Amino acid sequence: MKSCYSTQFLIWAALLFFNFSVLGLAEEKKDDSPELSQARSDFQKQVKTMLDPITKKYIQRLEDLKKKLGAKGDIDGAKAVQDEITRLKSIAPDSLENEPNSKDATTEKVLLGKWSFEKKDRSYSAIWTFQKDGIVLSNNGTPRGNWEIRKDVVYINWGGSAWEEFVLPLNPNSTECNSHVGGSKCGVAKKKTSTENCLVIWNQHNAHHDDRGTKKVNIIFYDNNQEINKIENQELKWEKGKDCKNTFSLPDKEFDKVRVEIIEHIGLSGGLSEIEIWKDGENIALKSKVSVSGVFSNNNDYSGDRLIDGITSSSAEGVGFWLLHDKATGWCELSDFNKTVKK
Ligand SMILES: [Ca+2]
Repeated sequence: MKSCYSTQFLIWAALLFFNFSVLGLAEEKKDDSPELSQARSDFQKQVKTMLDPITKKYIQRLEDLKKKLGAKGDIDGAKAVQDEITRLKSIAPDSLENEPNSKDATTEKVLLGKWSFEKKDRSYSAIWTFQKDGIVLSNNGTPRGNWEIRKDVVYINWGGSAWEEFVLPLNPNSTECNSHVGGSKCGVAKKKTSTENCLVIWNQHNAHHDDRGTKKVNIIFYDNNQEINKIENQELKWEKGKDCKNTFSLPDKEFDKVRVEIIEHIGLSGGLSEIEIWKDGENIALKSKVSVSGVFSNNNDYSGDRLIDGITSSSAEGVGFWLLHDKATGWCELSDFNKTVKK
């Protein structure tokens, strides 16, 4: 304990020394020379640099102690610790500002965006969106809370006594979580891959045959049967044995139908594996109605609904992709999805 008090004494002494206005030292005077002002400024910076890490470490220790006492039900003890924190902050507020360090900056970079959270007993799950302004949004339960990076966790305060924590370091594939219901490591969070609002067209290569594909398309967006946007002569990526993904922007206006015209094909005929329309993290094409100009040999294995079965690969024969008749151009249309689609 002796060493503890000695440390506190040094901190208090240093903080008091730092508070120049109290001691009347190193005060700025109107007739000070520029050299003196510069020397004083340098001195103040050096003192601040020395004190900040010590002060922050002490504050963190006090915060931990307050939490520990609060958990034990020692309200008076926790209050005494809080009073100590308040006193410290009133003496040297500048040195206690939460300046972002490189570790916190890295944590924040990984954190920002959408995470799926699920209790290990599957009693609760939600998608949480972490915003740069310290707000976190939830699609289930309390819709809005605040987050902050602490020593070992990202602390999420939902208001009242509700909270959750992501244990650091963050692992986008699986981060352990603590909760006010369930306690330590009762949940797992996973970062959701952010998908911009866009149209995705997956080309096909006709399984092991590698003899068919789409070379060029026109993409047309409609609203109430009125053409609102047309992207012409777009060359699609195609490679033998590979599932090639092609991404396009959505129009700024609302649309309720998308038409993809195959104007040039590779080998024997054109076709596509999948069309995705990504809106706020959801592929709304999966719920759409599909029409096509034709199907190879009228074979249902290559029908239009293969465009929205969620299978983006054409590696298996007759599975997951649409084909046109031999040597024919053609088109497909997706409609009847949410009409309020916006970019
Ligand atoms: Ca498919």
